[in-house]
Amino acid sequence: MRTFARDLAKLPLLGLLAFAAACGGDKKTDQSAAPAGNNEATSAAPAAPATAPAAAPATAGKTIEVKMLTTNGGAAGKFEPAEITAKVGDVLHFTTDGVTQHNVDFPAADNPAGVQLPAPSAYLAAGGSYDVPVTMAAGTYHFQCDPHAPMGMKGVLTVTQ
Ligand SMILES: [Cu+2]
Repeated sequence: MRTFARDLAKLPLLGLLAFAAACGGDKKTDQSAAPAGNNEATSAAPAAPATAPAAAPATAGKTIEVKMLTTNGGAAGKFEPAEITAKVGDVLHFTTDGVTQHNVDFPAADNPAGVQLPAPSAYLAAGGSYDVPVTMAAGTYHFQCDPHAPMGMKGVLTVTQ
């Protein structure tokens, strides 16, 4: 039985589902004290389709890492990368080096009118992060770190379909 489950786990996706189903089956057989066999895999099979739809949204978009780096000994900063291409459903994951205060802001004045822009982040402490879900329509959007925008800490997000 163990070998059977391990072999299934080697198969991508299908193996995972079958493995999960087999685990669910174990509880049943434990209660009835019945010996493990092929029966448990088939009896637990109907549970597998229920778990598949729940996993789908988590893989709908990708996470794009954007660093907020301090430059000029704390006087300025930069986004890395400063030019980002993303699709709707992706998430921009901003992390800061925490050497000085940085934030993420999509100023209304620099962006298309009538667009629901991401909310500005607070100033992030060391180790802090801020996620910006990409929900805007295809187009070009500008973001910045408010205190360092005059020193060029700005970025461009291009959203494609
Ligand atoms: Cu900054």
